[in-house]
Amino acid sequence: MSQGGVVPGGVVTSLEPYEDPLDLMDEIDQLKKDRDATILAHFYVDGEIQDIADFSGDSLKLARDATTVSTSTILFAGVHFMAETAKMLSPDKRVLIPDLKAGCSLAESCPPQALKKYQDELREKGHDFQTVAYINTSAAVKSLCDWIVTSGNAREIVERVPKDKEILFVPDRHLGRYLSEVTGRKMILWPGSCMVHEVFSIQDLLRAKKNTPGSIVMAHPECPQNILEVTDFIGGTEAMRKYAMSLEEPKTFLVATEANMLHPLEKSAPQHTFVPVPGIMASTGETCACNRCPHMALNTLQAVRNCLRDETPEIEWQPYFESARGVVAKSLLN
Ligand code: CIZ
Repeated sequence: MSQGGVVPGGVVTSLEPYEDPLDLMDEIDQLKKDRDATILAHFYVDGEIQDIADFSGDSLKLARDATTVSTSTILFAGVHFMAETAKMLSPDKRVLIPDLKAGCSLAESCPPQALKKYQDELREKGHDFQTVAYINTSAAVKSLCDWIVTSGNAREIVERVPKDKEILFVPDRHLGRYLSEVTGRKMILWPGSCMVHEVFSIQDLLRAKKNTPGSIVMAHPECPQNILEVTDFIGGTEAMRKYAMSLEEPKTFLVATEANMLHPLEKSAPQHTFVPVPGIMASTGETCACNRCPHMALNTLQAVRNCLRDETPEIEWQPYFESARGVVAKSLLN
């Protein structure tokens, strides 16, 4: 659905008049040539945008793909920290994003000043630690960290942190708790969480599991512990895709992550049935379709077309955060 409207969570995406998606796709195709642009799309944006993209994937794959692009411009259909990471790794490219307001609840939960203050306090108390940040953070936060992880390489990177150091993990407490459990590394956790993964309804999941004998629950490690405890396969989006592809016999998967992830799952493993796990609104206790990220939903076909047509908004690199570049490159490219 890339026309304007209200997405779950009550966020108005756009009030633009209806335009035929096929016409928009043709227009985007032409603009890509005119602007010498390559489109990168995250698995959490609308399926039709993933389909017109040159590269689609999780943030680890897209960060690596960005370094291979031969055009002078990258349009990143995703959220701000992803486009910023592409800019860090490909500083000579012009990086455009369809809507600068496409943020991230996790990134917002960890302002750089608050992190710096907390790190100073821990040091004053005698903690000897390294800071590991989930990629869902700003460049300013990344510049205060020793390592960056994505859901695709988190375990491997945590295992690279020297054993004699404590780990401060920011900003996702659920991912940090899960990583601490699977790696056996003790972690100090920042109290952030993702607005989409935080709201999956355990009651609905248990009911769906009971009503669908033989189903497989797949959940993202950003989900809270009560969801992961009843999950059969825990992994980031690319790991989910590979796992579904590895099973030949048709299965029903109950999927606890952003609902647009069903698109690459259905495309890559059409032998299976994928059912999204619903969310629940904390304020009313009612089931909702809040398994859609309102930030990702700002990436409409119109917004992509407008961005290429008007060549704005562009991600500006802040030289002040230069140290973030090295941390990102060592963590994601090596
Ligand atoms: O790493 C990413 O791209 C995110 C935010 C989720 C996932 O598992 O792909």
